[in-house]
Amino acid sequence: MNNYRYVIAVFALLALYTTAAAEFDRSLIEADWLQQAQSWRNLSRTQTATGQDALGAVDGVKDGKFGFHTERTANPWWQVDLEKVMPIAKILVYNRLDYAPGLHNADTMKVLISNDGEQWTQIHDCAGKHFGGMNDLGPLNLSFEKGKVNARFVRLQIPSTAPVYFHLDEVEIFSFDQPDQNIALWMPAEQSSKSQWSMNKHRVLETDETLFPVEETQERLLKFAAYLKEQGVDATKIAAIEKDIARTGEKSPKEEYLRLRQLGRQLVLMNPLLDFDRLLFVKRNTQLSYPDICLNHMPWVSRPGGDDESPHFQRRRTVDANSRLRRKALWRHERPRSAQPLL
Ligand SMILES: [Ca+2]
Repeated sequence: MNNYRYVIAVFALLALYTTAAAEFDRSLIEADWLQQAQSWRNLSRTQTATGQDALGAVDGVKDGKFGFHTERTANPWWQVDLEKVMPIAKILVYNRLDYAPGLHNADTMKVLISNDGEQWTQIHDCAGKHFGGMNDLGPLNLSFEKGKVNARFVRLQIPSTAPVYFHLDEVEIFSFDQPDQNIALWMPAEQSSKSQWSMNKHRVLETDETLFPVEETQERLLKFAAYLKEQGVDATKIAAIEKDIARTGEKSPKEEYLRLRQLGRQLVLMNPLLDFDRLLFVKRNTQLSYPDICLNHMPWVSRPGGDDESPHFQRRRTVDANSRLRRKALWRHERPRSAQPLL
């Protein structure tokens, strides 16, 4: 009887352990999938390098510095796409504050609107009058009567045949429908060129954000399933997964996305190319200035690998001198010939 209880207890502990381990692993994997969804969201809204820099004027950050920065060209411009024609009540343009009045290119700025991004109508000309931003002078404040300014695109442009830079802190737009909400915030933006000061601006999504690449993931998985069938993987097993991939709309977009990624994982693991006994992970060196990846990423405190002269390896050297030679060979000469992602 005692033995019986002991066996039950051991099995219960094992079940608890394996359940906890499985949940732990899954949460890590899902966190990675969610991070990829966030990157997708950022990229899907802004595909161009100029657009990524242009987001700096609709990122909600107002600090008197430049939010975007074009190259020095004739007639540089910046614009935001409100994604549909909106009844615009007010436009606020926040200038950089590290330029004295009279020296700032934006003092001659014109404001234009468009419904299609091609035909533009001018609605304001600063004509050399300086405007401020996050200071006592305040931003350029353009208020309109209802029905006067309806537009999808708002463009700011410096009219100049001589090459000039264009840079601002922030642009806010308010509509008659939502008078208290900045409708330009994180909307797709563009600008005429990028400069050495341009940067990729990324929106940090809230965890409850509901936009996930469900359809895109579905499409990719079905293509990959077709590829696996071509590679001779059991068609019945693939068909069952394909059925699951096609079944969407029952859960929230986030749950659907994670469910699809889980199915994708199953498919990837069915790839006949994954037929090997050992798998070597090699961290690529991404540093430009200090290429000694061993000291930076595998310090003496980590095992195995790391600094040859660490106490750990000094001890090991006396035990197995050849192991050091093998490690050095691995670091210096053996690199994967190709590293194509499987999915
Ligand atoms: Ca900004």
